[in-house]
Amino acid sequence: MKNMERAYNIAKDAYAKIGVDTELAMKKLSKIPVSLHCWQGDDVGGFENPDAGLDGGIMATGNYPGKARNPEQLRMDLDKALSLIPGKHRLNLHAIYGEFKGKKVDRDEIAPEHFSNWIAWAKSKKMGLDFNPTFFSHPNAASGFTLSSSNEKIRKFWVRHCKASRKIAEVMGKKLGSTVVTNIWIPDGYKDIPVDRKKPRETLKKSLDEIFEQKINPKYNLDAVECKLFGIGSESCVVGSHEFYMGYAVANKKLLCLDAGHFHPTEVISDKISSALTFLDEILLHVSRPVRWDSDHVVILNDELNAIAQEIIRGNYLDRVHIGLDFFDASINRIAAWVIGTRCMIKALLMALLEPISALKKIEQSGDFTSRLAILEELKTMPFGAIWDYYCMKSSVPVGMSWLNDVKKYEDDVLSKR
Ligand code: RNT
Ligand code: ZN
Repeated sequence: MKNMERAYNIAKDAYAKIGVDTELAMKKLSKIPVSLHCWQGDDVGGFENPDAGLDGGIMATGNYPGKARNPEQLRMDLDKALSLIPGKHRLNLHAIYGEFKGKKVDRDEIAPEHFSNWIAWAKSKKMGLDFNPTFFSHPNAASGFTLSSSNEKIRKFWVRHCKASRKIAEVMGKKLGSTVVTNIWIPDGYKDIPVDRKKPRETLKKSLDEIFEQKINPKYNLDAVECKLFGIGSESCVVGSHEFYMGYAVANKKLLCLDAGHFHPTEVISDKISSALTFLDEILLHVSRPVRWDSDHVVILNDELNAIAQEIIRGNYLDRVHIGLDFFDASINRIAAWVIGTRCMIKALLMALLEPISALKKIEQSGDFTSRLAILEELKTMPFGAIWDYYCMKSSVPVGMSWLNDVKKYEDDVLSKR
C-alpha cells in the first residue's frame, strides 16, 4: 500500500511535468462504462435450450470446464468478474438469455417478463443493460437468412422478434433509468458467389424499415446495426456489409456498430471512428480481437486497442461512443476472459487519458512530425502501471495479477463443482 502510493506519487509528478493531470484522468475514467457481453460466460449458449448448438457463422471453440448453465450461475459468474474490474459498467444481454422457466417461448413471443430477473439484478447493482435480438441458433435461421430471407414467413418471424426485442429494451431503459443500446446483427450471407446481391440487401432494408416503424423513445432505447465482412459459411457475401449499414445508419439516424473483427485483416476500426462520427451522432463499438479467420478472441492490450481508446479520447467522443465488448473463448476460464478483456479495455482508456493531447495536436498542426513521433514513443514508457495500480486500489479491486488468485479460488470452490 505504502509502496503503491509512493510509486503513484512519482508517476503523478512525471505526468504533471508533461502537463497531464493524473487525478483528472482517473476521475474521467471512472465515468466510462464498458458494456460486458453476457455471452462470454456460456459460449453464446443462452437459456432457451441448453443442448442447442451455436450457428450463424460464429463459433466458440474449447471446452474449459465450469461454464454457466443457468441464469443464476451466469449472474454469479458476472458478479465475480465485476468484483475484479474497476469502475461501474453495463451488461449486454442477448435475447436467448431470457428466463423461460422451462416453457417453450419462441423468439417472436419474448417479453419483458422474461428479463425481469436480469432487470432486478442490474437495478440492485445500479447497472445499465444493453440488448440484442438473437438471429442465430434457431430453426428459422437454418437457411442462413433471417431479415433478408426471401421466404416471407421467415422474414416476418424475424421482424417480429426484433420488434419484441426493442420492446424489452424499452422496458429495461425505463426501469433502470439508463438508455439501452439494442444491436442488430444478422448472420445472413452466402458461402459461395451469389448471382443476386441486390435482392437480399433490398429485403434487409425493407425489414429494418418495418422494424423501426415501431417508434421507441430514444431516452429508453437506441438502435445499432452491425456490419460484417464474412462469417464461417458466409465467406462470399454478407448481406449486412459495411457499406450497407453505414448507408442505413446515416439515412435513418441509427447507430453504426463497428466490430473490431469484422473487416479485412489490415483494416482497423480505430481509423473508422472519426469518419463514422462525422456523419452519425453516435456509434457502438464491439471491441474484439481478430486472429486469422476468427473475429472474437479475448481482447488484449495491443496496438489496435490502444488506437481505439486514443481515438475516443483524443476526439472527445466519450458521449457519442458506446463501448461494448464482443469475444468468446471457451478454452480458458471464462471469468478470467471477461476480466482480462475488460481490464485491458479500461487500461487502454486510461493510457489514452494520460496523453498530453492538446500539446500533441499543436505539434502536429505546426508540422513538427519529428517531435510528434519522438513524444508518442517516449509516452510508451511513462510510468503508466503505477497509475493503473493506484486506480485499481482506489476502486477497491485487486491490484496487478492478484485478481487471478480470486479467479482460481472461484474455480476450485464453484466452477469445478458444476
Ligand atoms: C458476430 C457479431 C455479433 C455476435 C454477438 C453474439 O460476428 O460480432 O455481435 O458476436 O451478437
Ligand atoms: Zn460483434
